Amino acid sequence: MISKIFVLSWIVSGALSTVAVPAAAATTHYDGRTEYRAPKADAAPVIDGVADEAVWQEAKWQDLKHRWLGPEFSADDFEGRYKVVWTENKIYILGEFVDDVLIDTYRDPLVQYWDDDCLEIFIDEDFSGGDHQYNHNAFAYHMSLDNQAIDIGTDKSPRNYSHHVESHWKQQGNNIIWELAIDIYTDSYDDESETNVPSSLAAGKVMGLMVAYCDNDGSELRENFIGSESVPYGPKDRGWIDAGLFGSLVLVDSR
Ligand SMILES: [Ca+2]
Ligand SMILES: [Ca+2]
Ligand SMILES: [Ca+2]
Ligand SMILES: [Ca+2]
Repeated sequence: MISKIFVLSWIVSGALSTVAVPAAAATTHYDGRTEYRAPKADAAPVIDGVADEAVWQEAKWQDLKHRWLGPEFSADDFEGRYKVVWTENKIYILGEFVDDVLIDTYRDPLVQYWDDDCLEIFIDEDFSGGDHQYNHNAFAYHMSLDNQAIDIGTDKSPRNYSHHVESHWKQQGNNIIWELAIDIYTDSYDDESETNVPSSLAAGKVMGLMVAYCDNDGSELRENFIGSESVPYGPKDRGWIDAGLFGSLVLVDSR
């Protein structure tokens, strides 16, 4: 169970009673979440893997620094950080990564996609936290090197959500520059409908966001899983289930 349940015990009529009292809204997320304040973009960035839009200069970097799975790794093996900006229609993420070997062993996008090099974008439209394994309380877009977005559907099977995410990356020197434009859907998203409408966004909105990278350099299974948020206890690779791990993304008019 999530932290911040205050357990009060006292003696009532000679019997020991225990009552769990949630500590206000803090019950939805774990301690130590980051807050990212994303500036608004007057014009949407062009998704081309080239970060030459001026608005990117206004957003701050956030590191992927939490090693969730795998052994210690060097800065040549993996380094990652990201920025976020937004418009009324979408959020935009700029990722900058070092990865010494890029690999796409499982070419079927729906097979073992987390064991290829894979950028994971976790989004919870209303920062509700909670379980999102087989529902759309939150999305966990697994971005493959061929720019496809995969998550588990309500039918408990992997599905292709590439129509939610425009994605393009380019190798520049030692770095991978990855730009993404993402439609934001609420928890009422219906996998069987073709008329889901993305939410429109406004300053002051708070969403849940977490970014992670699965690094594989030639092994059968991913070698490392590195994320932007800490996992204080329990299995560290459960962002695809537990939206209480996500940080907050606050949409602001300017930095
Ligand atoms: Ca661009
Ligand atoms: Ca690597
Ligand atoms: Ca939610
Ligand atoms: Ca790799």
